[in-house]
Amino acid sequence: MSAKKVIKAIRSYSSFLISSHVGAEGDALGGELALASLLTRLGKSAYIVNSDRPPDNYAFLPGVKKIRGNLSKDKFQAAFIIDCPDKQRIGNVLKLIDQAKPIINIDHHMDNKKFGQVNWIDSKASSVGEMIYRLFHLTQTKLTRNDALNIYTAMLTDTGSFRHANTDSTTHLIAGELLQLGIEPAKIYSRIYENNSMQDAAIVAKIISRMSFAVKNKIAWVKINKGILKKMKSRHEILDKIFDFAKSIKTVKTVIVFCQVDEHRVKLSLRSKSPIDVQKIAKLFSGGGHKCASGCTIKGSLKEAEQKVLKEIKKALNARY
Ligand SMILES: [Mn+2]
Repeated sequence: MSAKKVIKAIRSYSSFLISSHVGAEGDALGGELALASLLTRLGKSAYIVNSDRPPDNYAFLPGVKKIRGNLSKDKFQAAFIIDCPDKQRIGNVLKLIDQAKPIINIDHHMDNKKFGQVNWIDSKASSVGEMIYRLFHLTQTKLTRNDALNIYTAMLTDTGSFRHANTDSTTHLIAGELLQLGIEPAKIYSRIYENNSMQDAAIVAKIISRMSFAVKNKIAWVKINKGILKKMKSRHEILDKIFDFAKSIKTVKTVIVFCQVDEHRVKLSLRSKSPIDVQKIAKLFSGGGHKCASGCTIKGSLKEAEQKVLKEIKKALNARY
């Protein structure tokens, strides 16, 4: 089991950098904070360094203020990269990890590129937070209430509040154990999901009113241009609301959000209610993710990206129905 190799690596070094993917959110942040706490308790130095600032709705996570944007290279001997399927997604922090520093890669994305010296990839885990939870157990380190809060947040956000297909009995058993440490699920949910500004709510309403449908309303999609994208403060939560709305429609099987990053690039987020595997669609455009949630970036205009992707999804749907 690779978790044992992770523990061996923890024992071999005394100082660690911890990072994740660009735009770190619930699972990445909660996982990083719990891991930093574990390492500290094992007598190690741990520094979380991210390419982006944590979004405001995660400001309540214990330890989040310690997350930094830079670190001197002599401060750490090895680097943990968590929840990040490939090295490029680390963003600016990648510069800090030169060839000489070993990478310990912990992830639950099926398509992880195994870029570390140690790779612990478990695509069955609900979240990286759940994997960090296992490290606590394997090292017989007691979870504190703060650890529980960080790990619960990771699990909550990556399972879509315990609704997605990656939720199983293990997920709930662990969540139950975390609740016993005194964390309050309603409060946590509210801090993350009931914390949007009026401006964001207005954007959600506008985007939803422009939603398009095709193939007997099995495909739903929206296009977000550069102007609107700039106005979106809590991008993640806005996208979640759009996905939830579209998926709530009985006929809808696949939802796509096209975001115009700049004149030449469109970033796609895809969600699916079975049986369409959106990871396969994302892969056609060099992206990745999970069966029910994936993403990719396409060169071209919004219109071009829309045409290319809809063609592929229609093909996949035709093969199914
Ligand atoms: Mn994750």
